[in-house]
Amino acid sequence: MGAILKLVIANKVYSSWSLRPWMVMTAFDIPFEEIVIPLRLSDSRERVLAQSPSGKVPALVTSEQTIWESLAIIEFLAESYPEKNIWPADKVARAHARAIANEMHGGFLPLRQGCPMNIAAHYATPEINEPLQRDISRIEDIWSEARHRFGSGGPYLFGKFSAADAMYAPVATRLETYQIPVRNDTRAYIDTILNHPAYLAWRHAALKETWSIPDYAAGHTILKSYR
Ligand SMILES: N[C@@H](CCC(=O)N[C@@H](CS)C(=O)NCC(=O)O)C(=O)O
Repeated sequence: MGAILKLVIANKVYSSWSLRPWMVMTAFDIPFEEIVIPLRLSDSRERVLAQSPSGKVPALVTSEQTIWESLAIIEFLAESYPEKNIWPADKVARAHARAIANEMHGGFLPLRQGCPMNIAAHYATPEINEPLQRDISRIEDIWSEARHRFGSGGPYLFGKFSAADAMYAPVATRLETYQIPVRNDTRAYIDTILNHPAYLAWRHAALKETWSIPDYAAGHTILKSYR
């Protein structure tokens, strides 16, 4: 790769979509410069639009183009660094990984909207209504199926860490933040993600952020704040 890649992201405490490509780039040792644009400030929209045509982050700025949408960024990275096996090397596993990554990208609205990411706090367990339970159960099934079919080579969904784990990392944080009751194998996988060096580096930086969004996760009861 030529010039240094620039990854435009939002607050590390809150921005689940930013975490995904950031984790891929960090875990796979892809050099990049990060630009953090805190959301919900008076100039946030203007600053994001100056970097990303969708008005959303993440966006990856290369010497040739800007790529927005987290999955498109991850695909670009996978194509740019084929030797890194950002997706699983095996074709069957890779198709499965892409399917579950797309399922994450396009779905799980009750979980995403009902339990927004905040990695700097623990909240009381919310009422788990039927749509939320359906999301949680589906996620637990996705994780255990991938682990059983493809995970024998390590603790991640496809054994070694891959883009699929990065796509689900913000889900692992939400299940932790909102103390959602889960099965033992789900708990083990959450702990694996929360102890990944790239996630620990993200969290370390997140806890130093001073921006907060007051009405964030409105309706939830905060139990503990870590900054
Ligand atoms: N589908 C997009 C979603 C991106 C997204 O929603 N990003 C949020 C931050 S996590 C954002 O930029 N929001 C802009 C705003 O709240 O003004 C992707 O996968 O990258």
